[in-house]
Amino acid sequence: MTEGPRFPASFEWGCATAAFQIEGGASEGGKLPSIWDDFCAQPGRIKDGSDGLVACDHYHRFPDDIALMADLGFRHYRFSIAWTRVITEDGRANPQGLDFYRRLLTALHERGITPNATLFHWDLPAHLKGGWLRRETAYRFADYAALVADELGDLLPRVATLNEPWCSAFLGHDLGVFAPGVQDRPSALLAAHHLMLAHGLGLQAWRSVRRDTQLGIVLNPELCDAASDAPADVAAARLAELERNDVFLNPLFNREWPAEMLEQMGPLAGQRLPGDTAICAQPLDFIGLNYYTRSIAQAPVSDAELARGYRFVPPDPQRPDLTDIGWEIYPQGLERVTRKLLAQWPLPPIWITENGAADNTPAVDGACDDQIRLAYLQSHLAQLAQMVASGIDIRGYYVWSLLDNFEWAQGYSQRFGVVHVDYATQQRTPKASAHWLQHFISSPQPT
Ligand code: IFM
Repeated sequence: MTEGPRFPASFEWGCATAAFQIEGGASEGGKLPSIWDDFCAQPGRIKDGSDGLVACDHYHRFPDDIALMADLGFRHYRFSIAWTRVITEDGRANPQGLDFYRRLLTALHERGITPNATLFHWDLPAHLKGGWLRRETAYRFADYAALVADELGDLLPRVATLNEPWCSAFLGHDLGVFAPGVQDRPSALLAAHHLMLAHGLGLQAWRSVRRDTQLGIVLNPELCDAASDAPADVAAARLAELERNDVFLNPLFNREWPAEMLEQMGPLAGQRLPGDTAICAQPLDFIGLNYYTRSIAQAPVSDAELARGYRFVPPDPQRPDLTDIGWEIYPQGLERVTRKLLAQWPLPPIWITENGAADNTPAVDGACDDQIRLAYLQSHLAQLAQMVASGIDIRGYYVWSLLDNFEWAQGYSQRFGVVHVDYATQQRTPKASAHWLQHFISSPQPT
């Protein structure tokens, strides 16, 4: 296929993964357990009872995976470093873990693939007791950032501190469906604050070691549309967006949290210290935006919803425009949410750091015809092309994900890869979407 959306020749095309979701090698090379190892060990937490102990065995198979990436035409790779692999419990460097990432990064550079590393994609060291509910964790993150800058910074042109801190904070501490499984609204807000503080301290720490890295953060802002024009639904949608967006974007630009969020924190708001917001607001070289779908918000009903100020209405599972995980396919949302953010905050250059679909089509006879994902990617790239053509400063796109992988609380039941993984044999099979992307990326684009 030669037709497709058109992008500037300089536009960057990549794929994304995260350490816990693909690496496996869970106790090799001195790796320590993370809160996700602990969470997986608790019965009932993960849909299929699985864990990340082996995952895609990328820890052992990374040379082949990088070769595959190169064959598919990806010139950019976004991945995460496992904090638990590179640092010991007493805060010293773990040479074996660092060696793994040095070999990985060297192999990427040899293949002409530019790495984009995320320092924290949810796999918090389990020994940091209290996790993101303790301020101390933000300082330990800064130590970790400085260590990576020192040990691996020469191979890392672009680094993000956190991936989707909303998930760590709110899925982990309000809904309790992600590690560490806490269900307490004020705690979720405290975790969000400490995560953003960690981001700011992390950038300061990195820049104290080296200044030649492009530094940023990856967020998953959400478009929250009201279920109706009723004032209660409109107010609910606004509160949902404050939580999803303002809680994370305000600190980046030295703005205080909305009063509603501070109120929801109750007495815990006192743990936000004067000067914290300014620490969060370090200069950003880029921002990564992850986009999958939108949400529909309604006035709250249950006690937990009343504490949040909204409830989300899931789409009717019978609708034809859903991916296999049940998320609405809504490409216009990519443009709507980006424009909303740009109207509110002075964003630096943007990379779409994740976008993709769950499509559980099986592989048969060495092929996988993932039509839901293919249509999803085509519609979102068409939307993205329009956005770029209209002058929005978006520099690149990473598809989520290179490989089917451990999809957190869904275990291995949801497949997001453009490459199918047979978990019994670790056989990789590029899907129809991967072949389409390969052709699309290699097609000449206007200069
Ligand atoms: O798999 C996740 C990823 O770890 C973070 N962003 C969303 C993806 C799909 O749910």
